[in-house]
Amino acid sequence: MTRTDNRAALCAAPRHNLARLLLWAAVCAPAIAVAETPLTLHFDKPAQDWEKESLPIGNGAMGAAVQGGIAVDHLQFNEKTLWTGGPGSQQGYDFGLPEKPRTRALAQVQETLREEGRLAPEQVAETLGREITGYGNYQSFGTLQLEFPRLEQVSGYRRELDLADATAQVSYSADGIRYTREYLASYPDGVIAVHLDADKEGSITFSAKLEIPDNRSADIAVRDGRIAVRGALKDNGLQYETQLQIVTDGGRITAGKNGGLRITGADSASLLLAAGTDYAADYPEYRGRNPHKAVQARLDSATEKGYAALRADHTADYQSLFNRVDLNLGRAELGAPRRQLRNGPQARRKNPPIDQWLENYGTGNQTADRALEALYFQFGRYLLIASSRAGSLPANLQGVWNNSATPPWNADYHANINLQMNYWPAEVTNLSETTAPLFDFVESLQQPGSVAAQRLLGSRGWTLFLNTNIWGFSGVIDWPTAFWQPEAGAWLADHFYQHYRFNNDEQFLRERAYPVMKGAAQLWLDALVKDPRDGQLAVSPSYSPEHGDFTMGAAMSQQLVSQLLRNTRDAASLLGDTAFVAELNRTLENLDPGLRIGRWGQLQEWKADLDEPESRHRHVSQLYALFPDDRIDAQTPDLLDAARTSLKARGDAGTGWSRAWKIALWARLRNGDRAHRILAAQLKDSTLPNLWSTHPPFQIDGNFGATAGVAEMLLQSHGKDIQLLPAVPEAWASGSVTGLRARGDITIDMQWRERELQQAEIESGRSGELRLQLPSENEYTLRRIGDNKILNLRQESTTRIFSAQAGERYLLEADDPNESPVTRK
Ligand code: FUC
Repeated sequence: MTRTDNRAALCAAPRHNLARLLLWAAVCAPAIAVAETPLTLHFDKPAQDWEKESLPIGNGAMGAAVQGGIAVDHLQFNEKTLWTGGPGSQQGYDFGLPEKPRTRALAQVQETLREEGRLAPEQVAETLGREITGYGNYQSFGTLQLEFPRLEQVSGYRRELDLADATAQVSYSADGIRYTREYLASYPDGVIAVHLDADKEGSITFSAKLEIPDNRSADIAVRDGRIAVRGALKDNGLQYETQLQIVTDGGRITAGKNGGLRITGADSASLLLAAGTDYAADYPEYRGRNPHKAVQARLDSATEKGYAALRADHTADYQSLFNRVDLNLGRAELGAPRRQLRNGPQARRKNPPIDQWLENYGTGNQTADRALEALYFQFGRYLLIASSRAGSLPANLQGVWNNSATPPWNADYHANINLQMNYWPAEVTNLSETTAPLFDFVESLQQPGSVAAQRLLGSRGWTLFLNTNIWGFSGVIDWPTAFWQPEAGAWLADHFYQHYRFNNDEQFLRERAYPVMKGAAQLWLDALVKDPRDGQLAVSPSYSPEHGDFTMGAAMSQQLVSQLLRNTRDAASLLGDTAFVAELNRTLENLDPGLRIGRWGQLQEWKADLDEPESRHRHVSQLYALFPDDRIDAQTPDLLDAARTSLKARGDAGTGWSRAWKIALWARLRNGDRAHRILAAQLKDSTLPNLWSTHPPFQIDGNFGATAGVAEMLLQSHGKDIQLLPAVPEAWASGSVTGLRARGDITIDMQWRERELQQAEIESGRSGELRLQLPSENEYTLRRIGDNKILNLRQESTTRIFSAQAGERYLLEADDPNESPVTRK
C-alpha cells in the first residue's frame, strides 16, 4: 500500500476513538476546510413567553424550560408521571371502558354500514362513543424561582442552548462582573442542575424557592440548604415530592422568606433538583411506593458527587447518543473531526439570535438557511434524547415540557399519528435506545388493551383507540371525528417490528416484539368482517383519521391491518410459530390491502371512490402505505403515481406534524426539492422562535417528524435496496452526514457533491449481500477499510451489490478523480 493509499484509508475512516482522532487531525485536517455546523441556538433576551421562547432541557423523566430572567429566573419543571385523573380521580375513572361488552352496538353499526355504505361520524359516536371521566392532564411539577439583587445597566445578555453538550447557559454583565448560569438535566444522575457563577469572587447572591401549583397539597421543609416539598394531587391523591439542594462555594446560606433559601456572597452555587411521584405503570392501580426515599436518595448522591462530576457524566452520556450523527448541508467537506464540527467560538459569534435567524430564513442567505436546517434536524434528535430515555414514560404531545394544569389535548398520547411520529426519527437517526420508554409503555397497555378488545370489539388480543394517558386508558371518547381508531395497536406494534429490522435483534423480536404483535394481530383475526361488496375481509366500522364519514375498509385501516398481519406472519415463521403462520395466511389471502386507484388517478382514501380532489385535510392517511410503511414503492409504479396524485392534491400546507409527514412522503417519492420546500414552510410557518414545532399550539411531533423526514431524504432502507441520497434537493447539492442507520444493522456515512455520492462508509452488523442504490450509474470503487483491499462490486442499473461481513467497514468511492478531493490518489 502506498502512503497515499494509507492516507486515503485513514482520512475516510471514522474517528471513533481518540488515538484515531488525533492521527486523523495530524494527517488529514490540513487538506480540507473545517466545516462549522452550528449546534447552538440563543436569544439575546430572557423568555417572555414560555411556549415560544423557553429553551428546553430534559433527561427523559424530567424536563425544564429555561427562561433566564435577570432579576427573577423561573425554571418551570416537569416530571412525566405527574398526572391528574386515573384510578382515584374525584371524577371517577373507568379506563374509557364500558362495564359490559358493547358488541351488540358494534354489530348494529356494522349492519347499517353494510346497508348504507357510510355513516356520519356523529351517528357512530352516539352509538359507540363514550363520555370520558377522570382522563386527567399532564401537570407542571412546579417552578424553581431564583430572585437576584437588582442590577443597574445589564449588558451582553445571552441565553443559549448548546446541543453539543445538552446544556443551557444564561450570561450577562453588570458593574464589571460577568454572571453565568448553566442548566442541565442529567440522565445518569436523575436530576436537574443549575450552576451559578461569576468572574468576581463573592458575587453570587440570590434567594431560591419552589413554587408549587395550587391543585395539590404542599408541605415545605427547609434544612441544611435543602428545600423539600411533598404532598398529593387533590384530584387523584397521587403523592409527589420534590427536593432542591443548594451547595455553595463560599458565602452563606440562610433560610429565606416563604420556605425559601437565601445565598449571600458566594463564589458559585449549584442547585440540584429531583422530583418523583408514587405512580407505577401497573394496571389497574397505577400506584407504587411513596416517592420520598427515591427522591431523597437521588438528591443525596447527586449532592455528594458535585456539579463538576455530574456535568462530566451528563455530557458523556448525552454525547454517546447525540454525537453519532453529524449533518452538514451545502458543503462538501467530510470527516472534520467531530470536535471541530462543534461550535467553535467563531460559529458562536456568527450566529444571529434564533428568533432573528428564523425570521430571516428564506430571504437569501443560503449559508444561514442550510445551517438552520441542519440545526433544526439536530434539535429534533436533541429533543428526543431529552424527552425519551429508558426508565420513564415515552415522549408525550409536548415531549416532557408542560407549564399548564390543562394543556392542549391533555398533553397525552394520541395514537392516530402523534405518538408514532414522535418515534419516527429514533432508529434512522441512530437513537435506537430512545425507543425503550415507548416499548415499556405499549407493553403496559396490553392488559387494559385486552379488556378494550373484549368489551368494545368482542375480540382476543389488545388495542387502543384514539388516545391514551398514563393510566392505561384503552377505551373510547366521544369526539365524533376522531374517537374510533382501533388500528392504533397495529400501528404501535409496527414500531416493535421496525426496531427488530433496524437492529437485527432476534432476541428482541422473540421476547418483546412478537408477543405484542401477536396480540395485536389476534384482535384482527377476530374483528375483521366480510365486505358484501367483494367478499374480502375488512375493518368495520372504519374511520380514516379525522376525515370524512365512517365506512367499511378505509385505506388506512386496511393498510395497517395488512401490514401487521404480514409482519407478524414473517416473525411467526422466523420464530417457528407455524400454527399462527397458517392462521395468518388464511386471513391474509382474503384481506383487502387498502390500495386502490380512483377516478382522478388518486390513491383512494376509502374503499368507495369518495375522494374530493379539493380536500386539503391535514391527515394523509391513505398514504400510510408509502410512509411509514413500504407497501408502495418503485416496485408498484401505478400505486406510486396514485400516491403522488393524492399528495399533490392535498397541497404542501398543514399543521406542524402534517407538514412533517409530507416531507417524508415526498422523500419516498424521491422528490427532494418538494420535500425541501415543505421543510422550508415548516420552518417559516410551523416553528416557534425557540424551534419547537407548532400545530398550533406547541406540539412536539412536528419536530420529530421533520427530523425523520430529513433523514428519509438522505437515506432509505425500507425496500430490497438501501437507497443512498434518494431525495437530495438542489439546495443541498453538497453535504455530508455521518451515522445514519439502515435496516439490517447498517450504519452509513456519506459525502456528496452536485447531488452525486462522492463517498460512503458502510458499517455492517451482519454478513450477507448488501444492495446500495445510488443516484446515478457513475463508477465507484469499494474497499474494505481494515486492509484497504479493493473488493468486487456488482452493478445492476444504479444499484451496487457486494458481500459484507459482520463487523467490517467499507468505503465506497466515486472513481471520477475530480470529484473526490480528500481521498483520490
Ligand atoms: C390528532 C390530530 C390533531 C392533533 C391531535 C393531538 O388528533 O388530528 O391535529 O394533532 O392529534
